[in-house]
Amino acid sequence: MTLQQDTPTARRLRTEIPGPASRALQDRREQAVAAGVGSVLPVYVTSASGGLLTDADGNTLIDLGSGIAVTNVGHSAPAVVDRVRKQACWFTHTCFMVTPYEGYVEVCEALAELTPGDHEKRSVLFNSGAEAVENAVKIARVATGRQAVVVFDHAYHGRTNLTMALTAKSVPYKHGFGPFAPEVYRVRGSYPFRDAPGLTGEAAARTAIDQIEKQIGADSVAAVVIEPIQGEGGFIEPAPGFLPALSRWCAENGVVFVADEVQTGFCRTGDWFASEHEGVVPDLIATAKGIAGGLPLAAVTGRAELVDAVPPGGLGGTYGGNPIACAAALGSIETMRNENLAASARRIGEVVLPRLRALAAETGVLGDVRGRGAMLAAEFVEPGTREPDPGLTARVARACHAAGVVVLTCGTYGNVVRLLPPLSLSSELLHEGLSVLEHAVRAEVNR
Ligand code: PLZ
Repeated sequence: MTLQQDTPTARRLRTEIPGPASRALQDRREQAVAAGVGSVLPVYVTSASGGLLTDADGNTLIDLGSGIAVTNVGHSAPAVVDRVRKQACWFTHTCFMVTPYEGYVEVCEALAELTPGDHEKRSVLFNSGAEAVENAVKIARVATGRQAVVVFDHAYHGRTNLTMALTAKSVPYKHGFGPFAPEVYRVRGSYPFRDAPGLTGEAAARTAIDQIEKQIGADSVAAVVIEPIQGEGGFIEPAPGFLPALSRWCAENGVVFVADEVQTGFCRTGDWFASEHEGVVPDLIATAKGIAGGLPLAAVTGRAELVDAVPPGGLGGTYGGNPIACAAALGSIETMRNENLAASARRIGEVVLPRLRALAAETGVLGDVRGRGAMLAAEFVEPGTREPDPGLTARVARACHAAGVVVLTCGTYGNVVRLLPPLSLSSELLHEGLSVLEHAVRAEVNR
């Protein structure tokens, strides 16, 4: 069954963006929806497939954002749709904490198999990335009997009270929302484009470790929580050696190494998980987003002895591991496996990076082009400097939107355009989206 009348296969603009139907919906929204929830591009979507979003005005846009790294398998992958439909017919909810069901167990089995390391693992399921990260901290605290949590400059971990404390950037995530949870300590990370030239990953880790040892004391630290590639903070890939050095230090000091793979997970970076790139085996790994093809699901997976340190009743939630979300996860994982989407992610990187590098050389405003797999970014600066140019970044993003290409921005300085296409995006649409981006940059630079 398909609910769509026609399935578009190309970008197609019928009105200005957003068009009249979307603008009318936006007016309605403003009378009903909280102002605190923003939308990057207020075109109101009526259907989506094949990396294309169709809006209320009949415009079709290329999606290079995947709803912030969620629809890795596409917006309506057949295996996801099929399993969701069946599960919805069977039952929508019982609450795993009341009367359990197989789908939850199957997702946890898959997570044990797919996440790095061949140790015994346990998983617990939640609804959002923030909830997963927050529960990873709960587990680490119970398992170690310690309280301090170490996070990094430019980190993003969510919007709940504890994860706001873990998140670095004040506006818009934290400003006015305090007081924040105590026992959270922020240290230097590794940001190759902005660190001293030549600073190695090991040296950057040494700085972070010094801060931890001097300012907190290793034996007070429950967990080090880190995104293997920082997402909202700017798609910052640490220098090689940084993550392994930190993870080694954690192991030597009884500190739980928590990888927040909410954005990097599920084939996004060309591996199942970004930690694998340098052979890092996290003690706990938080996942969400790409796990379930668009349905809300999240997980903490980790060493059995750590996770099982929390007694029954200590972890959970009404909806955590909802059966429809679990069905979607199984469909999504099946799709990633069958279609080898990790390889697709790598191919996307191989197409995008050279084109962005050429654009950097041509225009001088892309100070850094970086990324792994299909998690790609360009950092906009004033030519010849490392001075961030958030104004240019916003104008380029707006020009892409107006031309029917959804790109997202990120970064502590608001100066990074990031590309997170669905991993199933066709090479034609990917190239077309990139051409629109290139055109937008050239037009802005030559204005
Ligand atoms: N950890 C690494 O990227 C979510 C949030 C955007 P939730 N990132 C997108 C916004 O403005 O809210 C994210 C992440 C990393 C945790 C989270 C939080 O995941 O599912 O949004 O709670």
